[in-house]
Order: sequence, then C-alpha cells, then structure tokens
Amino acid sequence: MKPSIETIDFHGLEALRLTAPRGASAVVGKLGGQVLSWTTRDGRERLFLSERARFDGSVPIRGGIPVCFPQFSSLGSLPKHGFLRTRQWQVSGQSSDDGYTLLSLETTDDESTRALWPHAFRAEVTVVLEEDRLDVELSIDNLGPEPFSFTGALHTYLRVVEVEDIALAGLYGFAYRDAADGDRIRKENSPELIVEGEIDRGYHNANRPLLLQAGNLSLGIHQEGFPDVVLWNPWVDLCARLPDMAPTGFRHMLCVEAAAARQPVTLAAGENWSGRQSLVAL
Ligand code: TA6
Repeated sequence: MKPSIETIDFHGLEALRLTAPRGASAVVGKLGGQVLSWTTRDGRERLFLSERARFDGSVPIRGGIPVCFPQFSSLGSLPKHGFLRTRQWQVSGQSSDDGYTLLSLETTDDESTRALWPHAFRAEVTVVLEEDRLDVELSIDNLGPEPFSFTGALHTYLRVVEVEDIALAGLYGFAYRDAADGDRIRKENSPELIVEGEIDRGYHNANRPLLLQAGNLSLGIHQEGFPDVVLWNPWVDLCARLPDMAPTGFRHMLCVEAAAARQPVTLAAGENWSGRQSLVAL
C-alpha cells in the first residue's frame, strides 16, 4: 500500500485520512484540527472517541487529540481550553514517502478570536504517521507587534480496553497538582500508576518518556517542548454529568496530555514556539 492522504466524510465532517505503507492510518478533522483516529497496522484503534461525541461544531469533539490554545483548562478568563477546538482549520502542507505520511493544518486569528483574545497568531498542527508511530506537533507563531503569553495542550484521549487494568510508568518522583483534590500539590510515589477513581493531575516538568501498559498492548509516550504531563479520567460521577460521554465511556479512555499549563509560554513578536507528542506502539 502506498502512503496517501484522501479527503473523507467522518460523521458529517470534512476530514483527511492518512495511510502509511503497511496499513496504519489516521484521520484528522478540519474542525479543530483534531486527530480523530489512529489505527496501527494490527488494525487496533489507539485513540478514544466518545460514542456520544458531537460533530456539529456546537461543542468540542470528545475524543481524539483536541488542541487547547491559548488557554489550558480554566486557567484564565477564556472559554475552557481556549477557542481552537471549534474552529475550522485549513490544510497547510502534506507530503509522504515510503516511510511516512505528513499532514499540516493551520488556523489564524480573525475578528472572533480577537474579540476574546486580542492577538495575531497562527497555530499549526502537523501529524506524521509512520508504521507504528504517530507524532503530533503544535506550532504557534506570534504574528503581532507585541509579546503574548499562552497555555495549551494536546489533550490526547488514549483508548484502553479497561482503564482499571492499565499501568503507566515514568512519572515517579515528579510533583503534581491534583485538580481532583482541591489543587493540592503532591509527589508521585507510584513507579507504576494505576487508575482507580477520578484523576485530574498536572505533572510539572515531567521530562521522562512514559510507558503505558494496557493488557497485551504497550504504548511509549514522549513529548518535547511541552513541560507538563496531564492525566485525566472523569470516572463514574463526572462521566455521568458529561452529555457527550456514555455512562461507561470513562472505562475505555485515559487522557495523557502534553501540556504547557503551570507556567505560561511567553512568545515575543514574530517568534515561534512548538511542542510535540509522540506515540509509539511497542
Ligand atoms: O485536561 C484535563 C481537563 O482540564 C479536566 O479538568 C477536564 O475537565 C478535561 O480537561 C475535559 O475538559 P472539556 O472541556 O473537554 O470537558
């Protein structure tokens, strides 16, 4: 199979399907510049997409890899996770050869974004699909005459068979802010973290690769540029309050997010910042 990119309809959305040489594929939607699916060559879907996700742009799509910018979560006065998740993005680049398929989508400021956040910017997401690997890079340009500061994330929803059976290694010893427990600061003391309840944690300067083991599947997770790792699972009660999640949806997902959350990034006029998350099926 030749690597390729084709335009497809995905739940009524205009999207692009990337195919890699030995059958891996990914789908990226123009709404939100959001990766919506990643299937490795063994045919397994690696990203969670809620069966109740809405694709009409009225709310962000629950699942895949939402792009949060220029605000992470509720750390400011902007809409939660910023305003890029419900914008239409445009294709800004594509290429492929025997080993990879690459697609870039971009969006820039307009009147509606400047009404919320008075800055000129360009955000670009670049997705590179290889045989057993997906790299997603977020690049931000400050196109205005003044510096601006932002927080943000690649809010990756990983699909797991059963979240209670996973183990996540690589965070031992890092301090985290526990948003599920009054923003207390704690230190991770589990070499292999397991999820047994609501989890909403921001690990600061967590600069080691992570290993997610879920049944007989292992996934390596690595990030550059983003200083923080955020873990999120809403568990039973919060999941029940999310209209775009099935009641048992939380069992099949774990968000492992590459974030710049605790410390805003300040970008001088004309400068660029980028951060990347790499997912490797082992
Ligand atoms: O990244 C974790 C988080 O900020 C959680 O606090 C949780 O609310 C989640 O994101 C989902 O946010 P959303 O706006 O997509 O419902």
